[in-house]
Amino acid sequence: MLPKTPLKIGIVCYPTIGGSGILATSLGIELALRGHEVHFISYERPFRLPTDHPSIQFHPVDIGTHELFKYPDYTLPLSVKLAEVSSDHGLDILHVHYAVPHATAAIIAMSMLEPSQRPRLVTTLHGTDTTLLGSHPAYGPAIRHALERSDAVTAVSSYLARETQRLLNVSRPIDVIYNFFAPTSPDRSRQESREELGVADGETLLIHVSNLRPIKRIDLLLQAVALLEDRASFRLLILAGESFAPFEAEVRRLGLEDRVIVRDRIQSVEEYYSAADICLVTSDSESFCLTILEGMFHECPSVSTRVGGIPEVIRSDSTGLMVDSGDAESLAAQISELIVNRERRQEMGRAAKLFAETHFTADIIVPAYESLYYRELAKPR
Ligand code: GMT
Repeated sequence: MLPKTPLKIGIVCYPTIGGSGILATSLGIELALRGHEVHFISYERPFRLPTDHPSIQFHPVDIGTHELFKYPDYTLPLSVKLAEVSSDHGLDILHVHYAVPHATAAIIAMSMLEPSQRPRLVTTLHGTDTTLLGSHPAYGPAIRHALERSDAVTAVSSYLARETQRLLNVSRPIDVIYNFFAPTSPDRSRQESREELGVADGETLLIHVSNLRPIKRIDLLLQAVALLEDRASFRLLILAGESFAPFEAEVRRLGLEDRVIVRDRIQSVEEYYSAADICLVTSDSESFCLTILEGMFHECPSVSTRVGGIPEVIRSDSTGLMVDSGDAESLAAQISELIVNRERRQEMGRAAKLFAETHFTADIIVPAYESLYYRELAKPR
């Protein structure tokens, strides 16, 4: 078979610390490594994007302020920048991550371009763009319109594809392409990280990584941990994408001050996963849950709520334990089981890593996106 021509691909994402931006950034890096020319478009440089890659360019969106506007507008400046980058660089594909407002801005950009200049539009849904905003009357119709007008729509789990069709009443096909993770070697050893955190040798290190939004149920996380009887057996590390200040009173109320360690807005999380023993997720909803996958690659099994797409990431109780949403006692029981039963925990960590390496690597997932791009380009406009 002839090798496929390298493509010019525009990627739109949120630059902040969050699953969709992290995934989009990793995808762009992997596409550049495979010979494609990649253009990132966002209001800030995505925080994990390298500055020195010859095949990656970053195009900032300048959000002007205007005295007439009570609220700043991002959609129109983004659409203008998307049209400009598409025509200046002859993009083949415009791949937007998170529908709101990226997919709508892309559709406006398309209508500003001559038909021959229009890249194919791929929209990847990441979760709350469907599960929260999709059912919101002020957003739902615009999201639905953008999905109907995209050349291809992907979702990061089958759960999210089904939810999108149900909540937004869209009948168009949605390709399921799971998230991936490309681990790098941490800068320091497990022991060094544990020492920096002040974790004693016999203590089990629990880790929670999130943006702390209400859907993550930090209240439930703290309740579950407070129910663990042997307080000396564990420490809980929270890597917080946002300020942890709103939860400090609850930590004190539950008497967890000396058990909880918080690190804010950490750029490089991998050394912490490699120092940790159990990954905790208490969300009310997750379309995929990238943090569980990141833990799996570091042999860190998870205890989580059985919600959304999580069962597609943890397919059996040999790779992680799931409990019913909102049940602090069951969460505590499963965490406790893995603290006490070190051998089971380590075996589960090894199985989790193997499962991740056979299902969710860049080498498996990135070609699925490439095939989708070539498939769309092969279709008549
Ligand atoms: O919820 C977050 O942590 C952020 C959010 C985002 O859009 O950045 O994450 C969503 O996308 C991630 C990457 O695909 C998924 O792993 C998360 O499960 C998903 N979050 C939700 O569905 C709540």
